[in-house]
Amino acid sequence: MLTYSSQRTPLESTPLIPEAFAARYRELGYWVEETIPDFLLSACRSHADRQGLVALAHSLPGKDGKPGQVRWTYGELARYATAAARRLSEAGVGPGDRVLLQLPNTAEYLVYLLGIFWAGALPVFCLPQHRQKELAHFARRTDAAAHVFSTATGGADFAALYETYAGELVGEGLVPPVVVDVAEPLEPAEQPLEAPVAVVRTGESDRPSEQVAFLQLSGGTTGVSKLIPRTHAAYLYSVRESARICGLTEDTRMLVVLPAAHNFTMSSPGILGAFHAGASLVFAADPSPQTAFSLIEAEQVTFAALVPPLAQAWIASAERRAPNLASLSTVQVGGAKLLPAVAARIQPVLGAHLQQVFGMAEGLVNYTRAGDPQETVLTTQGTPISPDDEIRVVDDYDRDVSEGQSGHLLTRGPYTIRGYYREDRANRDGFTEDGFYRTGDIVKVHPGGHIEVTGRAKDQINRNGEKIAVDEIEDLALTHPGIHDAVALGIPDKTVGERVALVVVPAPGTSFTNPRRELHDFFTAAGLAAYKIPERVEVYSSLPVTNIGKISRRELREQLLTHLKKQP
Ligand code: OOB
Repeated sequence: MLTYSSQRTPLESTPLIPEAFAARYRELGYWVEETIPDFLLSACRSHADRQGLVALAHSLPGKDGKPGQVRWTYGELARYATAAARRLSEAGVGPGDRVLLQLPNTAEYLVYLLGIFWAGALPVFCLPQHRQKELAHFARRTDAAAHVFSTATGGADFAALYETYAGELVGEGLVPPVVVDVAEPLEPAEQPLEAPVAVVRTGESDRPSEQVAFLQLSGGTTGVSKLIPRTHAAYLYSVRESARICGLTEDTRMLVVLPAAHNFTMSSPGILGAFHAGASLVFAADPSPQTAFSLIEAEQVTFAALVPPLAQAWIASAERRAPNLASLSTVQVGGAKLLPAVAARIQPVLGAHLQQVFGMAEGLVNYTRAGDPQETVLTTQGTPISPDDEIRVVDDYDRDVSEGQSGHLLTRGPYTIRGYYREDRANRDGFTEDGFYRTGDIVKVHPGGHIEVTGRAKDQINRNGEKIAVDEIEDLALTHPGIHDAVALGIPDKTVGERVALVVVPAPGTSFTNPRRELHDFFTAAGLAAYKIPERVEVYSSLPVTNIGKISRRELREQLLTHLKKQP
């Protein structure tokens, strides 16, 4: 059923995979006629009596009726999610509406994620760390009907953040989203949802499964995060294949420690992979090794996904404390480059098999496989999910490099997008004319087809697996009246992989007494998420330029690194 019944503007159409490709993906059985809400519903039905989720809840009653840890079957989860869908509908959220979902890894995250899908709406995956600058942008760009957050979790005063950006939107003549505060207790529905969920037409296709299902956030290389329109059929294909490749079964007990909203956590194989297999999810409320280790032992966790800095923290902690991790059989590491030396310590220290994951919210995901030689698992980032994932490695002029050489990775395939949502300009630069996505990653392909990430060509900083566009930081810095010029750079860091550094040239007559502090206050007041705020600020009188007069980031980075080596 395709309907539209909202007060909000319909989703604008987005660049879709052309019919010639789509027909092939259907014929090969990659794309099937199923939507994400129906997939979730049938998973909750087929696994109704299996344990679905162990998590902390801030507003939902635990076993003893007090807020605390919940331990739900898929059936119980479905009853809460049904109630959440009703609450959203009562708040005016209708089929096709966009809903900002901003919750930490608590039971409510999953309840409202399902609730949004079951209300026929499209989640927009915000992070708990996002502040008014990011939230205002997502609300504007998507014309969001609602913003789901909790006033009962720590981290920020979300109600105040909402007031600030909603006021801005009103000032611009826009209608801000309504608030859905999950701190208000939710009574589970008597019966889980019965009927299939209406899907709204968002593109050319008449098939419900080929409409846009949600908007994921891109790490971004230009300006603020772009929105990634993923369709039901294409996404579910990647989920089913990921669950199979990663060997998920009903006996898998998956620890969710990375932010639940990330594409890695969502689908590689992640939360949706667990639904597909009927596995149990164990949500960690904080990412510390202590919390994770005690959950692994108490809940007999078998499977966990980490980013490299967290893998390093687990290794360091496990070496000191010798926790009981006997149940753990697979540790996935992805989101940023894993150094072979760290990779080599995972099995000996954590007692689990390593699986490397190299993926992107835009689509393509690669895994090392169970049968791969040890050396391959330690030194490469795996092979693509699909035999129809097309990989090209090219030079700066889009010419294929010779076999085994490093170059820019371009990709196209059955679950990779052909364009961002409402970003015509970025789409021209970010995709080739024949629809390949320019990943911005430098890779080399080994003779057996394994991809090794050897570098990065995009202006992005990867801090703890969170991607930060240097443009966003620089553009904001340039609005500071005391700053004449600014360049943001990633500097290597043992704890988080890379940290944000900012080199500024002050405007004439300006001097900073404590530049880091002053700029920290400036960025915070501007409503920028804390993880993007420069942790190192250097004041220069001028910036190095190339022979055509452009700022030389490379030279600046070298200067800065030499300087930091001398004076860490
Ligand atoms: C995942 O998705 P995003 O969208 O946050 O970031 C994608 C980018 C990639 O283009 C690459 O630059 C980097 O993150 N990346 C890696 C990597 N995995 C991701 N760089 C080196 N080695 C790796 N293993 O990060 C993501 C999405 C799905 C699954 C896994 C990760």
